[in-house]
Amino acid sequence: MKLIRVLPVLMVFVLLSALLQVTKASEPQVQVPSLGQVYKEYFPIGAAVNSRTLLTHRDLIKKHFGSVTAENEMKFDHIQPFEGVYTFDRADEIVDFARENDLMVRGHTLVWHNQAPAWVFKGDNGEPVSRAVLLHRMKEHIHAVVGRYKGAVYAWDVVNEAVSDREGFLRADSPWYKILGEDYIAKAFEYAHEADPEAKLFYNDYNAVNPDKRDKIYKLLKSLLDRGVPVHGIGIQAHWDIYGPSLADIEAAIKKYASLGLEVQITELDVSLFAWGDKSSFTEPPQEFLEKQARRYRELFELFRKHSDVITGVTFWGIADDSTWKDDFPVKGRNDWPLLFDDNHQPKKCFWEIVNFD
Ligand code: HAH
Repeated sequence: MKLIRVLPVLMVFVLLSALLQVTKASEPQVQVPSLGQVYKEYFPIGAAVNSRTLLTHRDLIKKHFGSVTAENEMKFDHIQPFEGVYTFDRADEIVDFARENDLMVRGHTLVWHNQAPAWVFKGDNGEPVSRAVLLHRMKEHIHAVVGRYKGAVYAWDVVNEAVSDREGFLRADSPWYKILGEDYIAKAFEYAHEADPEAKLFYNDYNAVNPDKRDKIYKLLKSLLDRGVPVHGIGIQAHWDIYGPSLADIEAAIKKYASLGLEVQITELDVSLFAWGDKSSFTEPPQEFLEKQARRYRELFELFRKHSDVITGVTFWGIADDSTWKDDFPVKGRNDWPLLFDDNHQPKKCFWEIVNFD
């Protein structure tokens, strides 16, 4: 084909595509504000990340969050799967990422009945270890982990979920409790404080705003403080849903814990579309539920802002709905949509509800 014949066609094409660019650029672009920036004067906003989401959700993490928590990578089974064998690589990656991007790091978690390897509690012949051996193992572990991240991790969930949801004070199914008795909690805080005297030390739990459990947690914290144990804050996990808990219960708990002079952090926030105990499921989230969720997030953040004098951090347990532990909990394999960003990493209605306020 001769150039002379093609040229006009080519010119028209070039012109048309240029025109298209101009119209595209003049379309109003919705600016997505940074969540962290919006909340700058209230408290740092964090997210739980893992080795995978550090890559797949990198842009959202960098844009919106000022703090990160390792979802699993700092738990006992990840860090010391066999006695004396420390595997810090994945936790290091998260801490390095935070350093490069100027993010704070919350450490999660040192002493917990879950995701702690069986070897910790057993002797050579499978028998339960003595109190002395277990205390030694606890101390070694805490010193190794807290010591490694000294100056990088500003706050630790030292003890996770020690208080019972049922009758009784402490949960009796914890191997820490079975072998060490009540004072395993105080010991954990003391070892963590030795390893990093600057770190803020938290007790972290779920159902922490339920009045019965709240009173037990309060009693625990008060007795630790009365004995001079170095505890600085309470982590309210906040795995909540569109129906509850009530704002009144949440507010009462914040006030009660703060009355002890402790910092209050929301450490694992997500808002499920399902009520606790509901086993139903959807393949797509119904619009009306997403709207309920948006209203709930708005009310929650109104309350958090109101108490920003005592709330020193709010962390989401994940970043976007395509990667959330709620897809498997409490109903294995069921989808849930508990976070601020959708499966395609776009801001949901709940995002807009918490960034638009006056
Ligand atoms: C939290 N437990 C844990 O603190 C966190 O480490 C984990 O990744 C997810 C949730 C919440 C919980 C649970 O594990 C069992 C029953 C109720 C709530």
